[in-house]
Amino acid sequence: MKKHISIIGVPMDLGQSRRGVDMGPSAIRYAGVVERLEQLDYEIHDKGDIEIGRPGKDEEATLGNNLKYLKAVTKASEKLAESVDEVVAKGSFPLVFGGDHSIAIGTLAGIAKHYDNLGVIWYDAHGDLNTGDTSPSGNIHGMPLAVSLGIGHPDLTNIAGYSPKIKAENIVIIGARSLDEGEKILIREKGIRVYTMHEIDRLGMTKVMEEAIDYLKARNIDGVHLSLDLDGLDPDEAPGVGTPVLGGISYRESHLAMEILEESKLITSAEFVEVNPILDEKNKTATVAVALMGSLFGEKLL
Ligand code: 6HN
Ligand code: MN
Ligand code: MN
Ligand code: MN
Repeated sequence: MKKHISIIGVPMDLGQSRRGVDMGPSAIRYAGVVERLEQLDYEIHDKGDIEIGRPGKDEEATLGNNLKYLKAVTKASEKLAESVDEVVAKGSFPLVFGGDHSIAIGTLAGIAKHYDNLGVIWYDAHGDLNTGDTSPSGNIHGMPLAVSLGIGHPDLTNIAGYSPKIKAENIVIIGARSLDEGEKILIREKGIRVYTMHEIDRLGMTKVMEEAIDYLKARNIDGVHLSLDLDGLDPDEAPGVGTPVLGGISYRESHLAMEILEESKLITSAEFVEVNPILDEKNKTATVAVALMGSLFGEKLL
């Protein structure tokens, strides 16, 4: 029987300050994602894009609490949560395309209510564990993991009417190499499992992924959401991102990580975020994203 994947595009760029990431979903589709996944015997339902309203003049007022475009991000998150909720309810695999990483607030809000003990793999150069109080930028894309833990502005933590969405002990961050002071404190306080670039260099990606999988299994998770920020990869190989950080995960290592996740059969939802075609070189980053999705869904050479 064919398995079903439902694609949801989220052309959101208000969670950060570089324009163009709202074109991420188009860039990923243009890189051939539907055709690629159809070859793997999946039935693909492309639900199109969530409508992101443009912020009104009054939106500037939200700058006062160091949460840029709070209203617009809240609205979009509610819409996305509903759409993702429907997809999970009908038994299809939700595959969400960003847009900036603030969209993870809505994705997780739609998914987590369907699980008793959801695991999360956060593949990213950053921790995305800021709040309005700790953020150096006021950009909400640096906050979604904290928000999903129930930490942050109540408009965001209460999306879909419940909080928290996930537990700190069910999170594994992979690829971190840029953490703000407040994020480091939260990681230590909550004991969040983090594989920084140091561990990836030292242990190798195979060991890192095997450990991450064993760690989540030992917590009796009943599903795992993969939130993959393309800036987790090295900017040489994924240049089309708004907040690049030198010294990232290679394409080969990422490809291997996706294959190991596929073998584990643990992943129950995924999102690929921060693809910004304006900052990209010939749609390279979207093409990398689509190649990684191929591996995640079981593409084999022979
Ligand atoms: N992302 N830690 C920085 C901030 O502004 O909070 C960067 C966040 C980047 C977020 O890439 O999804
Ligand atoms: Mn169908
Ligand atoms: Mn991120
Ligand atoms: Mn990032």
